[in-house]
Amino acid sequence: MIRVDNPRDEANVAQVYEANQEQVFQYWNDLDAVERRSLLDQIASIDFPEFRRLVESKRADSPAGETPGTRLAPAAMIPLPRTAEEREARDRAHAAGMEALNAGEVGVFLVAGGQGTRLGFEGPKGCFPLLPISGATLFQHFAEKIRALRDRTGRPLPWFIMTSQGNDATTREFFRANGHFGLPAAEIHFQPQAMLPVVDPEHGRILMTSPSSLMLSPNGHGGAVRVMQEQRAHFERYGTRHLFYHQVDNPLVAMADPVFLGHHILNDSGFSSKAVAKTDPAEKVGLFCVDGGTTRVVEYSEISDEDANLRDPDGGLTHRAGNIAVHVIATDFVAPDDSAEPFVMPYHIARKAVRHLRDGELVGGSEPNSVRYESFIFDLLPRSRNPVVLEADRALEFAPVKNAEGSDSPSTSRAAMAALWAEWLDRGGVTVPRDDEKRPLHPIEISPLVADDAETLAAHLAETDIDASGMIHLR
Ligand code: UD2
Repeated sequence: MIRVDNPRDEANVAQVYEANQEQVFQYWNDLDAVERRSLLDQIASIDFPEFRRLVESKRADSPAGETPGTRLAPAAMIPLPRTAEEREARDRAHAAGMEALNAGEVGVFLVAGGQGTRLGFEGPKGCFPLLPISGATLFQHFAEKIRALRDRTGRPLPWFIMTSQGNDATTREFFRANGHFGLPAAEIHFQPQAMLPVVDPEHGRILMTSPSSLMLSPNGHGGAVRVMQEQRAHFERYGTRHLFYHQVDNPLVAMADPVFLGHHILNDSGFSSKAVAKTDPAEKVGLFCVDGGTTRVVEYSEISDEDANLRDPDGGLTHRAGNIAVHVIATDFVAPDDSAEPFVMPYHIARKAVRHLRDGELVGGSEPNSVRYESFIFDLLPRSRNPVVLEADRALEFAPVKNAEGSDSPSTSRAAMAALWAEWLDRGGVTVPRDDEKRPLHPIEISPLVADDAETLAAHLAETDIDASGMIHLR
């Protein structure tokens, strides 16, 4: 066993040997004091009992694919209102949601701990300059949506931001350098999620990226559950009863949507979700399904081709309730008091191609040669009381930025924003010139501080003259 100076390090080193992971010390004799300290700190950050359980079980806890012998059924969903009755239900929900916002019972929870590798952008994804004219970042755009709501209710709307070890410091510094985008700094709470080691598929050994660095990866957005539990004192202080949860990649998110909050509250739900109609069987969104009697999300990578392509008599996909990762979560469900058993989230396995150190050289990178463990927030769904799935209009609420090019890229996301803002302007009496494919001819950008929905914009336009013959930038 390697020799270390203090009992805390000694205990951590012992855990490494007990887990048969002593290869992480193979370069120990070549490390200087700073490098040794860094390696020991990484080891200290690992939850070894949890990690050993995962490696020893050699499998994910969650169903990969569908439960054998059962048929997937579509989950029940509150549809977009088409009848007078459905519109009345929406209005009742809106009133209940506004009541909760006005009572200061709502908090916003943003998951921003992901690595954003697909976008190919250096730095936290929230720092990506997405907005078409101002170049404002995703973080600024969300902050403006929160400010607009805060101004409307006159109540605090605390913002909980889950980061990860790799981007926590940069994220905090970005907010600080930008004056927290006009929000009170004390109402923004950053917390990094936990990390787990990445291992080799054959022996479950922790991979290394340098002689003093382990390959660690965030434990998936399901890591938000533990972060929420650790924020409980804040929830109690603010009186937060409902968390509006969203991802960092979707600028169209209907922030703390009162209708969604209201459906969640009126149903006394623990975990509610928004869904959009999936039209392309290949689209990479999870699906709300009933599997063996339980409502859950079946991930796009887990569903069989047959089920993904199944169609109803109306021609639409049978499994079409696509998960846009927008939820409302009851704080008494996810972070109950100490007397309740804490949730243990199940883990899913991802195999990825990585470069790692072997015998002193960096190897690999084209074929999947590593295993990482991730938990997913939507695994709360099967355990929730009265879960609600609410249909949302894709054009109004979902335009994620995932890839550098092609689908779900900055250009598709900007085009969706332009289409939406042009429609709001049209509805407010400003005729936006368009090309043959109905795309606005000139760039448009509307800050949420001016309007974050068609009605607010119409009220603004009633008092302002807009020249639509060129670029329109309302801020
Ligand atoms: C997610 C959903 C998919 C669908 C889609 C909608 C999963 C596994 N899939 O796909 O069903 O709803 O989104 O856009 O969720 N994150 C963390 N920590 C982590 C990992 C991720 O904070 O350890 C955050 C990340 O910063 C981002 C969000 O979670 O805000 C989504 O992560 P992703 O890009 O890995 O999910 P994706 O696009 O595969």
